[in-house]
Amino acid sequence: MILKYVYGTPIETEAVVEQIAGAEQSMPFFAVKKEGQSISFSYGMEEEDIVYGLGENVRGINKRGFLYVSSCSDDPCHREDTNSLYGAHNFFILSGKELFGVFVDFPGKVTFDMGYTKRNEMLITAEEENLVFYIITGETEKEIVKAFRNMIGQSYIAPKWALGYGQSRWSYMNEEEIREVVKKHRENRIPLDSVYMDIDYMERYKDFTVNKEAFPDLSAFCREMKEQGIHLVPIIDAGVKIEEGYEVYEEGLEKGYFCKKEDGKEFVAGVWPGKVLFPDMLNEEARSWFGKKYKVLLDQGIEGFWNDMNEPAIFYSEDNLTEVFKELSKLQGENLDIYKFFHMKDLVLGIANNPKDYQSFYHQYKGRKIRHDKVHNLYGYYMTRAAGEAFEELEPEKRILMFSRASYIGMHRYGGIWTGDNMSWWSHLLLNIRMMPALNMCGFLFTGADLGGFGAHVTEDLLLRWLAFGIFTPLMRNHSAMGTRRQEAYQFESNQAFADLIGIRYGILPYIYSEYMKASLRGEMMFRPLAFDYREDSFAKRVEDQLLVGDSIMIAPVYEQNAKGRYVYLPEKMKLVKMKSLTERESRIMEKGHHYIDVALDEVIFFIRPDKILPLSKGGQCVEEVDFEQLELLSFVETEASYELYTDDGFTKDYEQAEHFRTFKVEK
Ligand code: MIG
Repeated sequence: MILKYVYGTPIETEAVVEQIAGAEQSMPFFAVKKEGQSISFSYGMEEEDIVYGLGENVRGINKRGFLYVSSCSDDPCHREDTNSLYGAHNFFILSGKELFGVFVDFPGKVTFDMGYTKRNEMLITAEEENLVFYIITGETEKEIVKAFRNMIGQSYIAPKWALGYGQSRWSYMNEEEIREVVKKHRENRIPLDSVYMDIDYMERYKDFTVNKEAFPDLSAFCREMKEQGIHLVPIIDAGVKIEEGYEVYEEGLEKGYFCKKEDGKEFVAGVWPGKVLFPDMLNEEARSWFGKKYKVLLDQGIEGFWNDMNEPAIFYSEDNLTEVFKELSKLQGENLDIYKFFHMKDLVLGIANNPKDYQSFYHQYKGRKIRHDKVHNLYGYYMTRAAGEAFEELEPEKRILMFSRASYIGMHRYGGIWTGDNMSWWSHLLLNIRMMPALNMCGFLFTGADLGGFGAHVTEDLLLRWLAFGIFTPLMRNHSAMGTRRQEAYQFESNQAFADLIGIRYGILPYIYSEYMKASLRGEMMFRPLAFDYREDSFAKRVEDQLLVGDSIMIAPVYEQNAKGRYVYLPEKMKLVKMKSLTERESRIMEKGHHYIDVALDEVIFFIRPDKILPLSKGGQCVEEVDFEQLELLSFVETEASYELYTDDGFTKDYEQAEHFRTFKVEK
């Protein structure tokens, strides 16, 4: 059951697509309190209650014991104490004495105090009382998720090739470098489907331009790459460079499509290209204009994009920078004591992503002028929507790859997300594992992290372990920052191990693709905490580092350096499969309970559940080569096992055709 409570006059976010009438009954579970501008909802938690969800956030599968703030933020060095990441995902489930889901539909800042201030109190606070609060009840967590997903509409579906392995790095400066990356993968028999083009491909970081010296003929280059089974995926940034003669800037300025300040002048910020203006993605006309710009690249053979810096991240604003310089000049030459020194430091560190800047520009949204901070969490969503809506018009028959950095629930209908800048840290591998179910709950199915870590220097063992997890995530992309140690799979001694490991992804692709498609089409979760399926198992509730992936398997990734294996909890009897490569593998049945399992650096393990099947292909060097017809069925049959395979051409949109679904059975 869905209960809807409207407070004040909410700003429509278009997160929810289902028509839902306001609830007749008074609000269950929560005590509501209005205080000044803000409104809060409190709930007394029992010791055993678990909180699942909140999408992209730090910490565990169980979100209790910390403070999460929905406010899309660029934080490349996030840690355990970070309150906000790139997305704002206001959906969670409380499971314990009671069982219910909550979605707070509010585009400004929302604070989820999940037992941070008081260990057993949940306190949700929104900056303003204008919001819609949904409570979703059901018999199980999965049922609640399904009801919620039905409410917010079907998730974006990526083309099949985008589930292949992708290589990315900020600093592939020209065609030659990309050719080299492809060549090295092919030479070493490391499968590859895409190479991502970071800001370096653009002319002076201008969206929808191509640096002609570095990429003299992008169409020809696209064709050349496609012949080798490679898709090029360029980045698009939120900010539009201020430069005379630059079409996007001049056109947008003339039409008044950029965000403006109170005084009606354009809001000038600094990002990559230096000074930029932000297109008003919330303004329908501006959005449609910006979306159409992607055509320039589509016309050159590009079939996918990633949208970046759309929190939006702001290095500085012109106005604030002037202020800061003024303040700093006062300090110049002074004898700085501790307070003055810290003041100076705060001034400088506070230049980027300054809250005051977010309060100083406006949107035209549904005929109203709205200050940015009040709709901050919608910006990335509407940028991606701009692209998604344009693709529907420009390429109605074809799936275009799209994923974004910033997001709000609702955006899941237009694109996937990657989880933003992380670090080459073991803790971020674990974070990646724990975040997956929460992202799925919120509708983000096409998703994954920067494998190997974006910032900091990777080590070979970290990359191997991270890839051994990444082979299960729909977005499987190795990405790293300029200046960090190179982390392409061929940079290390154990070349063969990398080739074999990534090769396993292509072997299990029929499974990964089927599970991804079914979860997207049916509003289900591909990645689930153990407790969602083993509801009666009190130990399953405690497991924070194993996941169910799709219908047939459980995974238990290794995420600690120098570990030779790990402890695994089996909630029932399962079949362990250990693979070194698609052909070198062993399996054995293991009893319910606790086990220590050895997992060498070049091995992957997973567990097949009773009466389940994992269809395995012979693999390939790119998705196109993977034969979905010649399948070996790995199974664990107790009585009779069955599997529903999904196959289609992978790029058109007639998803629901009955012939795409095929059921296999294996008898004992
Ligand atoms: O941090 O375009 O998250 O993936 O490589 C700088 C350069 C801006 C942030 C993205 C990252 C990308 C980088 N960008």
